[in-house]
Amino acid sequence: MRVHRFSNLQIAGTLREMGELFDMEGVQFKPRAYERAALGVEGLDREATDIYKEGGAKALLKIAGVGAGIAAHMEELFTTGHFSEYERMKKRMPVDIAGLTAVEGVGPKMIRTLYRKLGVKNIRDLERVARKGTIHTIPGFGEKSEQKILKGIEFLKGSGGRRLLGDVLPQVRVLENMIRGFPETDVVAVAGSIRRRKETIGDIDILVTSKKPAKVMERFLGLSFIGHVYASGATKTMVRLKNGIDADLRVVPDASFGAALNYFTGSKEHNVALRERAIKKGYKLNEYGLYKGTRLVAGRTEGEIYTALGLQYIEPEMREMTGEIEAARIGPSGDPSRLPHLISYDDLKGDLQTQTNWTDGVDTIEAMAGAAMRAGLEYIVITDHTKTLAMTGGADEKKLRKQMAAIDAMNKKLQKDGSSFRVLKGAEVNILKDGSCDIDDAVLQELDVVGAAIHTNFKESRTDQTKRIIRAMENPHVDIIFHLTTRLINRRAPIELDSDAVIEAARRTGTVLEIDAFPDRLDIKDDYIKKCVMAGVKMSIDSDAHSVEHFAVLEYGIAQARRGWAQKKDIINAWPVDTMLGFLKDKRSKKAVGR
Ligand code: DGT
Ligand code: CA
Ligand code: CA
Ligand code: ZN
Repeated sequence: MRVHRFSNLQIAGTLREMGELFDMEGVQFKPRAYERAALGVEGLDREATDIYKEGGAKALLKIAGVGAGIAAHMEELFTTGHFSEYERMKKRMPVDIAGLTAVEGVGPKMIRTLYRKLGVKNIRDLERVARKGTIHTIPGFGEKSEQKILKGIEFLKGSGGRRLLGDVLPQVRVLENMIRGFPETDVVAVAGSIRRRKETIGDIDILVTSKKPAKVMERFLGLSFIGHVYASGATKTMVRLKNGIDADLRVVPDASFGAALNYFTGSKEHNVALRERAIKKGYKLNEYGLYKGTRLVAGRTEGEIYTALGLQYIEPEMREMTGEIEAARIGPSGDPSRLPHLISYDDLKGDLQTQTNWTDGVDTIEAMAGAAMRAGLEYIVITDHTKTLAMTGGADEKKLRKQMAAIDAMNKKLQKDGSSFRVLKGAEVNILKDGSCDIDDAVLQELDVVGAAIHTNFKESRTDQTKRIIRAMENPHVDIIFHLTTRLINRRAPIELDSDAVIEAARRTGTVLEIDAFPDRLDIKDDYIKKCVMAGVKMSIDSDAHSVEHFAVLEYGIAQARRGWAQKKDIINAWPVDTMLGFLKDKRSKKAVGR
């Protein structure tokens, strides 16, 4: 039987788009089902095409999130090369969904209306009709929403087309695995801003060692998701992937692998400083190695290069020229370096911000607990929204008490089943314009962990916003400020704050600042984190999960913390749960006395 080959990236991309198309048409449940299947395919460690070849449609059912209906569509794709329902839907709605939803405030249903009424297919069309002022003539749209769309487009333009790490990294891992699977490749490494885990990514840089470079390039060019080839030579190929991201693949010699990895990891500024240091020590450093005259001194590994330069190994997340080289210097008498021992990717024991179907999350408390366990966590805090966020179905005092009872019951059940996993009671209370919280102290007091966050009134002055946050921090029951600056990457600017005053107030009140790990938030940023570390302000790393899949985003929060030089001691949910709870309790009583 002839099977049409599709990469997991392509399949997942199509499934995700199907979900968005259904969402646009207002169909229930299917959007989630397709999104889940897309995540399942992305998470595979082998090609879905091969799974189908070996085991047919039945084997596809084993993929997480893939049920009979979606398996049948995939089978059609493999046997005929077509996905007829997708093609039909796409014909009805030939719009660039990903491009349009990238604009803040533009969602699937709005896209449908804009296409049907004004023929808007892409951002260019959208900008044109918004500038002409035709959008506000459609029922349901006002001049205000038209202005908001224009602002969203402007903001997006300012991003220079950079993609979120959280969108790129899963795809890069698929790509990396495929290249690793070529018989001729020896070592594969992803370099550039992805290895440094920057918030946003310009392009993908991949390095390979191989005895047959030409063959590697040939196989790479044969991958089904390559859209356009800019240039291809014996050791370097530059392409644009079908999803619009550029990727560079380089084949480097074994003896230079470490030097090449170091060079192409960057940052450029870090490289320049390393090179200057090499020169001062009588060496020459480039992407082929560290040389004394023409003699290669180091180059096979990054470690030997740093060692030869009298430096401790510097983690990629710190290579931004913010003092890392100075801190890594090993003194003449062998003094140890002052580099921090960064928090590691497996250090988190719990998650302090998760939403459930009690408000705007999609999964039950039980399902979220199960997923957290599978993600290797020992506890989670349920932090549903509160009453003034009406659009989320935010909880009032009564509903919160009801949820606390449900959590008590769940913990009993867990205990009976012999599990040590714990579900803690919390809330994401809304900080009102004046800095007060929208839930009574009496109820807050009963919660294990209280997060407070701004979700409205983004435009207040710097003075007012700073006062507002500080007032919220002074509430003895507020343990953590969630996503402090409320920025959305490529979509919404942060609120104006006096960061020094906020950090000083956090220190004084013992309030924790969150590092929200959600890929478009990553709030607070690395420089803020570094300031907190220096001031001794504790932080948490939370997923802000709204569904069971979202625990995966914790990784981006940890990356953010590492780029801010945070250690385990700085992150309260890297501590044992009782230490963490004890810390919050202590802080609450100290704050209450100080008031
Ligand atoms: P991106 O792609 O904009 O997110 O950021 P990077 O850091 O991945 O930058 P990219 O892809 O232009 O180059 C990859 C690395 O190669 C970069 O981090 C450092 C190195 N590199 C590129 N151009 C230069 C250069 O002109 N001088 C030096 N020293 N290094 C460079
Ligand atoms: Ca890059
Ligand atoms: Ca590049
Ligand atoms: Zn929030």
